[in-house]
Amino acid sequence: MTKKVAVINDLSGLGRCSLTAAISVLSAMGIQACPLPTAILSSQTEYPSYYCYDFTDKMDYFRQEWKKLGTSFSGIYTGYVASVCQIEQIMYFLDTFQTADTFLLVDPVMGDDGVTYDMYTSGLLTAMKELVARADVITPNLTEFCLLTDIDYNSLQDPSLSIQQLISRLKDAGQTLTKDHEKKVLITGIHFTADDGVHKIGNLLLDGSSHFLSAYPCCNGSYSGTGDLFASCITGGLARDISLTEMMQTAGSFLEKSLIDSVEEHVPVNEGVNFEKYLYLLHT
Ligand code: PXL
Repeated sequence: MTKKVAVINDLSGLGRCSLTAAISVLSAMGIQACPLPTAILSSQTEYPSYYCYDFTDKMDYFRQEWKKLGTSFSGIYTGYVASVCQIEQIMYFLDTFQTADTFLLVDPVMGDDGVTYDMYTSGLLTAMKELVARADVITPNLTEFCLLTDIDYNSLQDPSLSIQQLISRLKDAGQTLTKDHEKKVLITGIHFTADDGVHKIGNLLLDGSSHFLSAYPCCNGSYSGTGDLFASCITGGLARDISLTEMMQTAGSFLEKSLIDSVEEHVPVNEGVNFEKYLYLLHT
């Protein structure tokens, strides 16, 4: 039977991120995505102008109706949240639907490239830490990982730091997230120069004791939605019982091809990557 994953995220008309990314990727992987929208936007918030309709006070209707119908989910996947209130709604949702047979993947969307997004506040970080504590897998980028572990992003930007030294720092910092729980932390978007001088972008899996890095030659520019596409692939992999290390590699090649294509076509970074024609790579 097709597995269901509840996807709690916003719907942005432009930017190929959040629900647009999640529904496409999960469907391509044979998983039913059940969207619970948190907000409806004309575009993601990095565009110079956008309209946002906040859906927070409608979220509980979804929880109540889905409960009434006796719905259950193989997984729950959360992404961008606009406020502390939305995290509170997600917590109620988890109280109802998170069981021993339901995985929870939290993508703690808060910023990128050392800069926080418009909705970020210290209160949001505190609430996000509580949400992260309930997750089985989290997919922060380097900026978000630093926020969650209270380390200084700039201290990791030292060009003399080798990738081995960086991994060792991230492993130390990650202990606070992995120690009391069998949580897996998957840090995305780690830029580094490999021993052969090639500029790469890597994703690092930390599970408390071990680590695994998968890296690809990198093109410049931080495209909208790539983190959402990656987290959606990992969610699909969890629902399909594909190992995290295998899924990281499949997601990496999917994103690498989508990125190269977008750079060649000079797609503006806010528009997100040309992933649509590479979804077939996820039909495994
Ligand atoms: O891709 C992350 C994201 C999701 N949703 C909205 C955003 C962003 C990043 O800026 O603005 C609305």
